[in-house]
Amino acid sequence: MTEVLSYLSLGSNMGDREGYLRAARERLAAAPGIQVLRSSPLYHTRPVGKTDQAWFLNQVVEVKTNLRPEELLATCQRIEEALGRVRHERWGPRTLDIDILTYGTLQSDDPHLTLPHPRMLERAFVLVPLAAIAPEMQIAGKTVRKYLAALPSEELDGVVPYRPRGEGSNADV
Ligand code: X6L
Ligand code: MG
Ligand code: MG
Repeated sequence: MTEVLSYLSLGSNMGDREGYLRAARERLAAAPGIQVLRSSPLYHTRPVGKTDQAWFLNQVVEVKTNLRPEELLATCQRIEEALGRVRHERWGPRTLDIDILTYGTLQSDDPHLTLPHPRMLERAFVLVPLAAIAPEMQIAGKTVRKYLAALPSEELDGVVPYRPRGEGSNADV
């Protein structure tokens, strides 16, 4: 059985945001074929895309899985739905969003599941938490640390540590 490391982005900007992220981690850890290995700190983040909505809490988790990518995606979508996600408008507020950032070193241009996630390398709300747990991971020949260093400071201003949680805290990023 092949096990693959995968990084997932969690986001919430409705209701008990911290509770939704915790519930997401718990449900991922309880799902068959998924182990949650590490979790980044939480960050309070300015909304991107549709800007007139509440700030998000974002986090990245590292999982080990023996699921195929489409099975991992289906599991993530089931957890979103179980935690009350309702799709109204594109990019609108959500109780919980789980996005697959990477699946091992797999590159896929399947429009249903593009890997690595095509917009992750431009987004401070992804790169800051990802760099907190996997700064040396290479994507398209560059490290996460290097993508993060290339972000404009205005983008970094929109990502604020939510609460120091000891190990993995990166208040100086
Ligand atoms: C131009 C046009 C520039 C669209 C950017 C960026 C669209 C990101 C959608 C964009 C554009 C997105 C989160 C969020 C969303 C989140 C924070 C998206 C999808 N999800 N903002 N905005 N955290 N802070 O998880 O990522 S909507
Ligand atoms: Mg998303
Ligand atoms: Mg999503």
